[in-house]
Amino acid sequence: MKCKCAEKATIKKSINTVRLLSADGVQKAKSGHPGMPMGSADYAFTLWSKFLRFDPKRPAWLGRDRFVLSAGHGSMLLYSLLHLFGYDVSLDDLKQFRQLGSKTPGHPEYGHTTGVEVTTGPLASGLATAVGMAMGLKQFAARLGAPAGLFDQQKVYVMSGDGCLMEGTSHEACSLAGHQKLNNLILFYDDNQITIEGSTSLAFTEDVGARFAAYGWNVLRINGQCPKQIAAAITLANCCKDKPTIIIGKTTIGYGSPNLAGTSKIHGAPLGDEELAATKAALGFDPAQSFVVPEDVRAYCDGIVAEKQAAAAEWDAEFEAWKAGLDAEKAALLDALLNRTVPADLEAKLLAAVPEKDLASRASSGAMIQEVAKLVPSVVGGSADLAPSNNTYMKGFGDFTPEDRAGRNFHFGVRELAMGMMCNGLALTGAIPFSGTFMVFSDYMKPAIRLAAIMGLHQVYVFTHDSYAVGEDGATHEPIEQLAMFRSTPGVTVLRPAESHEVAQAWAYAVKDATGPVVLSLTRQSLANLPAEVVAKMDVKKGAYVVSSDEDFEILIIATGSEVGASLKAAGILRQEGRKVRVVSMPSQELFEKQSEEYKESVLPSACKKRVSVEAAATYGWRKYVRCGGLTIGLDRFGESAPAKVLEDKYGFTAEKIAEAIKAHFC
Ligand SMILES: Cc1ncc(C[n+]2csc(CCOP(=O)(O)OP(=O)(O)O)c2C)c(N)n1
Ligand SMILES: [Mg+2]
Repeated sequence: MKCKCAEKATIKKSINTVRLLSADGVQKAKSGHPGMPMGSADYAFTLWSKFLRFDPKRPAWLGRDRFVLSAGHGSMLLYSLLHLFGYDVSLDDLKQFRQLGSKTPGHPEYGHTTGVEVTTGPLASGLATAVGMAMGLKQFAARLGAPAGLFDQQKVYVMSGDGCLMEGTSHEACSLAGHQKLNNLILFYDDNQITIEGSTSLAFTEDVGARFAAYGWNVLRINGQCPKQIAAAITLANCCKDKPTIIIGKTTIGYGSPNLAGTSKIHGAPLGDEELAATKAALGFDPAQSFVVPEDVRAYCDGIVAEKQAAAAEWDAEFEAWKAGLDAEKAALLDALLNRTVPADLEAKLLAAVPEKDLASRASSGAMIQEVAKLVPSVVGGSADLAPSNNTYMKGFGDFTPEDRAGRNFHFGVRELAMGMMCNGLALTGAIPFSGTFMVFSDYMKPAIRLAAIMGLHQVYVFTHDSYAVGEDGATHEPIEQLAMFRSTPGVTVLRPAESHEVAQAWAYAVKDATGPVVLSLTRQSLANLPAEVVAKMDVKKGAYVVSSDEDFEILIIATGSEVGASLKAAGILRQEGRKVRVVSMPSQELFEKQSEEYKESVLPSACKKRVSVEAAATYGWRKYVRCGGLTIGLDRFGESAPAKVLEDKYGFTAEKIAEAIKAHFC
């Protein structure tokens, strides 16, 4: 047993090891951010060594806490900790910081480096995602009726800097976290008063503590460079029963560097050989050596890891005992939640539940959500205050509130970006989330959707009111370029179904087959159902299929969503005039691109040169299907305020206008 003084000295040395591993990594890479890791090493090491529950050999251990480095530029801090605490990150990996294919990329990447719980880099995204994680962990435990002592000790620890707290999404997400009384969320604010351009006095002088107190948070203020105060604050935060906690730690950026500490110069540039050597000397390390982990530090950290693993094994035993006593229903729920189980016949079940009448696709989507909620326990979700319009409310499944954590409906409030980030957090803690808003306001969610795509998070976006046909609300509410934006985002699958059966198949794909984010583009206005013979051969999963075709057709119309019905009617007009036409419904370009060349050719034969695309949105991207000389019917302008029928005629989306445009172009 070490005496307290000796342990204190080892802790100090360990913290300095984190500082110097981080500074060495940046120095060797000749790029990166040493200041934040050096300044916040005291907090991070104290948290990891004394509080964070994890098992480095089982990074996905169910009972673990979550650590989120929202200030993702400080990635060397996380990599240094992962190394010291036994994760699969070696000293050599630290030496490969920011190099091609290394385990230590510039910013932490989920799914790439073991122990990284979420991809961060865009400031505050981690913080907002962590709010979703905190909700997800609470919901999981409550739905299973887990006893006290099992999941309720699980925490989400976040580290944010000035930048994170300036960003809008931190306001949205932390406001909701306070409202939701998420006491399992503990945020450390690395209050070093420095950002890239210099002092925060340039642009950030609000009272952060007062702000968080107003959100309903527990606010603690400490010297962020003092391990004793840090440990006391985390202990207090852990005791808080009904509030998230922010620990505001005054720190010095680049702590330990004799000449650069406290300046913006150390935020995002290597210290340089001379200053790094001076820093090592000042911290009691050999200036001539790099990437050093002193033996006593190594032994100290190994000892901590052994204790953590023993604690994890104890938790496992409790978990297994609880699991063994579960009734059949709860046991099945646990299994379904852990495996995100989806019934193999989901599509058939959804098709059987399609309402037998013409509906707006947002309405048929709403009907599908009711079925999906019953059939897929992992599905949870909500809207940014538009549930009655988006039809996203799961009836009979309760609301997630401080009083009822088992509710599956979330009220995200009018906070689109935080909703997107929080859904990433829900996905990262095991759910298949969906989130709804008007298609045009998906713009507010784009950064979250991009991160979902980068991380490959399986979730569904329910974007309704998907064209000018919103009508009276005018240009600000009529999406134009959003479909092209999502189609151009790698990893996102867009589905724009034409009617209720396509909606059923789209939902089935989105929940059962998709592995990443899926955008559903749905109408406000009613759409006619396709005839039974078309429904019988419908295949949304293939991305496109033939709806109607004459033998030896000369004109090929490719339409999506609400424009499929009008295109079919336009084909009727052309046929009356003796033209031979094929109409293809293409709910998803991405899924179509995944098909074999034979299938693609069978739907869109290259011999046909008179090709038309019809979609009430920007025509950007359609040229690849209609090719040179083809016709793109779309909307390359912003809309305006008028009844939808007036706009339909003005913008040329009636059957007559589509037929006219085709004749004018080709005949
Ligand atoms: C959304 C977003 N905007 C801008 C950046 C670029 N950026 C990286 S770090 C930083 C300053 C952050 O300041 P702070 O959080 O105080 O970090 P510190 O300088 O204390 O390390 C900026 C603007 C970013 N990563 N994300
Ligand atoms: Mg700062």
